[in-house]
Amino acid sequence: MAAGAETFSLREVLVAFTACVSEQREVRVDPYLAGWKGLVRFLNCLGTIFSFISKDAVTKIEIIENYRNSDQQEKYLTVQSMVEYELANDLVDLQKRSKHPDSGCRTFLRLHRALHWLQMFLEGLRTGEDNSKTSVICSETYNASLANYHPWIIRKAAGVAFCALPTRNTFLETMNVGTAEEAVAMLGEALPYICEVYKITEELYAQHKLLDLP
Ligand code: 1PZ
Repeated sequence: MAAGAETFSLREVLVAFTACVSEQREVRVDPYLAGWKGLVRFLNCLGTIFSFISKDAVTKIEIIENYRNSDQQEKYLTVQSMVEYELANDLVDLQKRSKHPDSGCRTFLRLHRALHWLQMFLEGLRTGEDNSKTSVICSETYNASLANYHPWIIRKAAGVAFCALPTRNTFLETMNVGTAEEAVAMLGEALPYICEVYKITEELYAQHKLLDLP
């Protein structure tokens, strides 16, 4: 077993998302990225067929981490402060990618859309029948969300990768939170927090008309 693998549990990942929303209902960037990093580690456990997906997620996590390590790091403490700072300083390409192809706003939006998929996927997993197929839950939720933003070639590759997913019970056990029943209970506890993070970000982006950033 790889070092640390025995202690890896999806519980800590989901706990990171529970720490995202501040008392002022702002979304904190650091726990958000910590949550995504954990999801990437989990995805890597599922096999190399998913590496094209985890690589893209890592690239996006690193872009935002770089802002968090820059001179302007305090502007990137929350999604609210990031949006305010980048818009006020004309750091976002609104029509097409040109001078600021990797703005925090457009990069975060990609993770935000993926969080919507994650929310639906985990909910599908939580409420699914014992013998249901993870691959079906995954492709149905993907087609209903993220797929709308992806070109044909990526949708195709994603569809192929989904076929490699194990059955629901094995998948729940891979989460390392105990039995399948315990994993389901943990999902029930954690999902409302993920929904809340998604909802706050969605409202913020809608308010600033940023939901279609190129
Ligand atoms: C458990 C099974 C995992 C299924 C994951 C389902 C999501 C499939 C996503 C396929 C993404 C493929 C790679 C590249 C996509 C990029 O083009 C887009 C848009 O970015 P742009 O080109 O505009 O810069 N990237 C994304 O949409 C972000 C995708 C992040 C996906 C992270 C999934 C993490 C899964 C955790 C599983 C527990």
